[in-house]
Amino acid sequence: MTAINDVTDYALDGDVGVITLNSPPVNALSWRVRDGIALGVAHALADAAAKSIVLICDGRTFIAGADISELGGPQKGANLLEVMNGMEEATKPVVAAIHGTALGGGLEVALTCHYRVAVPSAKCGLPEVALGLLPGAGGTQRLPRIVGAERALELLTSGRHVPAKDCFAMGLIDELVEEGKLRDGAVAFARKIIAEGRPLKRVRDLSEKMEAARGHPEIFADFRKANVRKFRGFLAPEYNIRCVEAAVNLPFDEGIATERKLFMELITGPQSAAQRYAFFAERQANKIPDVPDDTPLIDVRSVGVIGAGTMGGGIAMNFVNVGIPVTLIEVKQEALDRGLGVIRKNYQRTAARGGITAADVETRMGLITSSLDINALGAVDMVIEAVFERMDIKKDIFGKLDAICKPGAILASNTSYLNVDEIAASTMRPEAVIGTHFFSPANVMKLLEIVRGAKTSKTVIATCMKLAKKINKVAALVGVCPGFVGNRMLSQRQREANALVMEGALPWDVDRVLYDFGFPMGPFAMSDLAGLDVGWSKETSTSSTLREVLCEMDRRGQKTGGGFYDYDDNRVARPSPVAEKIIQDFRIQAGVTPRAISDEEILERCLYPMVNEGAKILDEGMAIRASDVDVIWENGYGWPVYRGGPMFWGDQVGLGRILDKMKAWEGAMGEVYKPAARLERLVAEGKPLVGS
Ligand code: 3H9
Repeated sequence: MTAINDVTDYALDGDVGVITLNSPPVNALSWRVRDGIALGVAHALADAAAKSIVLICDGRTFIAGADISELGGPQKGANLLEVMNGMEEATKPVVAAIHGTALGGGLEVALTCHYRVAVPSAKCGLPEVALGLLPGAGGTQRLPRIVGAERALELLTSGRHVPAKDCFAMGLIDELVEEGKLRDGAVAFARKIIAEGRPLKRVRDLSEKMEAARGHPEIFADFRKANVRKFRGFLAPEYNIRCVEAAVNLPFDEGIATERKLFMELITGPQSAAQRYAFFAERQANKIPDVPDDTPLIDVRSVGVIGAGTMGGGIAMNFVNVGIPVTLIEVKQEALDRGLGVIRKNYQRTAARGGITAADVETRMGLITSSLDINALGAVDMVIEAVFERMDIKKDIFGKLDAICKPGAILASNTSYLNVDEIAASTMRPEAVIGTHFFSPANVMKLLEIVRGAKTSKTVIATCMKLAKKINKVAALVGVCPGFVGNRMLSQRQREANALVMEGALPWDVDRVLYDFGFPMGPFAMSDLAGLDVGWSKETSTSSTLREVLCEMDRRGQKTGGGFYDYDDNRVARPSPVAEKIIQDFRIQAGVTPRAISDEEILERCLYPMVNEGAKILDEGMAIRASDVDVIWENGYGWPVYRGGPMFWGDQVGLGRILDKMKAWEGAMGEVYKPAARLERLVAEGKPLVGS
């Protein structure tokens, strides 16, 4: 074996030269890896004994893409495009041997090899779109030449990781080799190429599928139309589409030039910077400074969920989806039946769309045991309580769980704002108690706020963080304070939205500004969707808020055909004259003369106080770091990821500007606008929130 550089080895296996990359954790294309490939290929070409070449990786995966931490920085080492051209032009066949994931630049490298083999568990994809990018190393030109324009559009704009079996079916992979025997399989394949005298297959030379799509601009028009909502606000999907258009309509080298130009635009732009930041922020959120990686974990093999309502049912589905059996508890048979019915319907809907099979529906339902008796939770490894947000009820349940559950079981509450320490105090084992705040619909939303109580053990924290990943959630650890991080900041926005309406804006003005900013919907449309009567009761209603009056008029949101908006039978919203009249009456009653409020003011009033609250949250240690706050807002509240979360966005706006506004509003409107100490400090020091 010959060491090519510190991350690359070369060995001769009979008449096959094997280049092995080893750059943990994911063999990303750092400059050392690029150098290693270039030097390794040159070495193999110069080795007279090698008739063909295999490119393979050690460790958990094939190349998982460009090194994202190097992207946008100064160029160092070999140029990737030149390295790839060198491979494609090689006079001996090069075979990529894929395990784990061949992603982004990794798949692009494989596409410049003459052949590709993979083990069945491997996955391939071009996920650059999720980083606000497009594949910048020929991927947009080579992929469509293999899979066709339509499929390339779908793969490039979804960025999904495609299982090897499907890659084989679409021609991306030439041969599947036995699991665990990649190297042997790849070497045998490379030998077969020589024995059969197969040509040096260069993807760039394939033209059939591009010719078939040429003269059919409707392919692109239809695709754009079908995805308008999904791509709203994002630049990268459109740029990926333009690259496929170039692949179809231009010669290869011109297509590459288009790809380069658009890639450079994206990589130097603000959206990709925000999306790359989000990538690392999500991973950083898993790191808890005082909970080391080797903290012992609890093996969670069974879960109990208390409450079969919308939340409880959704939570149960998360576990069942990954094969963890759930015991679902309710107080009444009727509620249990209803909850199970909803879960089944959800699965059936997924099956109807082709996401899972009919057999999967039964397997998953089969993993749920239901009971009206909380004593059924004696043997489970973890319980998640998802009942009403009432402290007395929660305390009662946790008191019972303390008596019922086996030692070592995790006792979690899905509370969205109650004090986890108070809940923990109703047990003799507060170290086992933790908050797991799921977001509705819990089977869909990515975020999981994990709430650390004063006494929660490190083992329980570490286990919940790992478990979150297992059930495909993005987790962030937060501290005990009203509303934790997400809802605490949301209440700032809600307060301002309400205040703006009293001052002269209308709900649809506020909603439009926030929608245009990139949120999926504004706060009033959101309230209508959730139901204005959440937490409202007729008996205690005093007509003292807009919401109360609307509920009293039975305008309780979308479900009653009206709330802030009026809804037609298809739930299409129109501004409601009724709501507007109520607003006017409130203003008259309060002696307010409405004033014209600009879109800019609406945005600042809604979002600057959130940035300020985020800074207070950091001051109080309720979030570990600013990027965790951003992870929460991007994954749980629809903050547009291309703007990087409220903390990142605050830095872009300029903390000085935000501080000035907060001070002015504090002077004019009072204490709630008081600037966070951290904001004052950072402005004085000229430092950003992210990293503070
Ligand atoms: C690209 O390729 C552009 C090209 O077109 C070329 C242009 C010229 N770079 O996710 P994990 C780190 S863009 C740097 O927890 P998993 C990650 O930060 C790229 N670092 O593991 C983490 O570090 P730490 C296109 C990377 O098993 C550690 O590896 N490619 C990269 O759950 C483990 O990561 C992508 O977008 C990277 N490319 O998932 C793929 N990838 O331990 C991005 C990972 O210090 N990566 N790290 O926190 C992934 O999707 C997942 O990491 C993967 C593994 C599926 C590979």
